[in-house]
Amino acid sequence: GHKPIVVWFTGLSGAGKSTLAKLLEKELFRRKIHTCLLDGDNIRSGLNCNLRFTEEDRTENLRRVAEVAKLFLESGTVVISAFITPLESDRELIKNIIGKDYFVEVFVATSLNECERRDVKGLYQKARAGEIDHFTGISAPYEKPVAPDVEVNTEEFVPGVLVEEILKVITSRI
Ligand code: GGZ
Repeated sequence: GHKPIVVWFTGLSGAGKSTLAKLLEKELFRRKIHTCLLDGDNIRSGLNCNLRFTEEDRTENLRRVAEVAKLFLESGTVVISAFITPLESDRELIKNIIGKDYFVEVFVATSLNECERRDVKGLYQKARAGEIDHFTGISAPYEKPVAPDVEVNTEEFVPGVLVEEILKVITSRI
């Protein structure tokens, strides 16, 4: 058996959170560990479809996700969560909802320059053109995590290497 935890990815849009989260899920599955993946794709389209990107809405988005994560945690599931989570105060709130012993914060530290250079979805270009309000890194803040449990840089290493690093930290906690 293992102790369930919540692995919470934070970082800019396009930093690589979802890529790493999905790869981590795959690796845990190989180790026969049950997981649940929460990200913008399955949360903002459903449960939180009434929320947008103002500071208040982000806080509510993240608070609800933290409560859902806690429910999964209580059922014994390892939760992998990938949201920008731009504010330290929200990360503190999440940690308090989940419980600090069950919370692993992973900072995906890809720089704004690099995210904007990649611009996989063309959102940075739209944000620069003023077509998207409150865009993180452009017209809304991203506060660097003060003390993440793991920090990974996608500019230096491929996802496989970074997930190995994350797994090392997780396996010491589960
Ligand atoms: C940031 C936005 C915005 C604005 C739409 N700011 O890269 P993506 O597209 O696929 O992921 C981003 C996602 C961010 O949602 P989160 O729930 O993770 O944000 S938060 O934790 O702050 O609540 C991006 C898209 O939504 N997106 N508008 N204005 N990202």
